[in-house]
Amino acid sequence: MNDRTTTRDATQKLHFYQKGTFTVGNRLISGPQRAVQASIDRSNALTCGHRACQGCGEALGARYAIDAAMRATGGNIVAVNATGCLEVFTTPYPETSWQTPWLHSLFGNAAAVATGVAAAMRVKGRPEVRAVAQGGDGGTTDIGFGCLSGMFERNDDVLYICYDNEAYMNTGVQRSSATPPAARTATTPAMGKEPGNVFGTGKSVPKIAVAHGIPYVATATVADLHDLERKVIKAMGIHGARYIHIHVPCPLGWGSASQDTIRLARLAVECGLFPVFEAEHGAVTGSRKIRRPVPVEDYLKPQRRFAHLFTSEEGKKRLALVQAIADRNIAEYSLLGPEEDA
Ligand SMILES: Cc1ncc(C[n+]2csc(CCOP(=O)(O)OP(=O)(O)O)c2C)c(N)n1
Ligand code: SF4
Repeated sequence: MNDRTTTRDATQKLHFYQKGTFTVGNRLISGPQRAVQASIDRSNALTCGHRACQGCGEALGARYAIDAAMRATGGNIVAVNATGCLEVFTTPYPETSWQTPWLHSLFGNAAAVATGVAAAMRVKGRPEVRAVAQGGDGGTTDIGFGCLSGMFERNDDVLYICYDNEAYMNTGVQRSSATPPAARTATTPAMGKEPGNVFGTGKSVPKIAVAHGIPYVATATVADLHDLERKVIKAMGIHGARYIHIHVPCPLGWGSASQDTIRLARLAVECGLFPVFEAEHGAVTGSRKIRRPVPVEDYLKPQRRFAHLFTSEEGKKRLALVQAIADRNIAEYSLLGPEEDA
């Protein structure tokens, strides 16, 4: 081991002002059931004072993901952040909410910058310092897609995390290639028989990541923070290219209530529209089973971006098409089968 290898203290003592509530990580439940957020020794990668909207799923997902990565590495990570809401609300110059080395990259090159960080650490003889790249779905599935595919194909030692809020939120809710069919955005048809995003477009980057045959790919959701932490910790225990795609509701862009973020994330999983699965070296190895199946209407109705589906006969037909997408996911990832061991 290199004599400059260090294990920094990834944790800090925290003061909790709202004891016994879910806001501090549910410390009233039994130890094994708690998330790291419940510990006063948590790493607190993304601290208070940032400027995310109330109920922002991306802020929650990022805090849990980067905390877990810090825990897994003894605090030895460098985070690289594509432009997007996460970067903007955490680092209004000259302030920052990050309590870990953190680099802003361009909108489209976070994967390449993180590859450079990993290479630099190797050359400096500090291989224990691990690179984590993160970005929104626009930065990942659209503009950063070439750099991401290159990172996968070279099997660079980077964990890339995509926070998928299903549009370009930071610049005013424009459509991305992760925007679901029928969702209204600022750049999808507002009028006509079929307002909202066109059916049959877009792409699944988790599937594309699996097709690269990289060591680890997973999807995760802020509705299941234990599973999210477990996947990040597992990913940090592996070398080579890794990809985690986290579903993060956005109250502003989805037209949902801020207190509904977790409920919507859960409904997205339970209706089958967001399959939660893991894959290793090109093969799907397991999926999170749906416990209480619900129709897609339950997930779509509380979101104003889908309101037009509930006001006409045409809308009903398009709801059936959305349900068909969920049903295909349920069959493809065996989401209704018996629970598998993690
Ligand atoms: C090359 C380039 N084009 C456009 C922009 C403007 N821009 C900054 S953030 C952003 C949207 C980010 O969307 P996404 O990656 O989905 O992240 P979110 O804000 O939704 O978390 C855009 C278009 C930019 N910074 N650089
Ligand atoms: S616009 Fe959406 S992603 Fe951006 S800070 Fe607000 S809730 Fe979070």
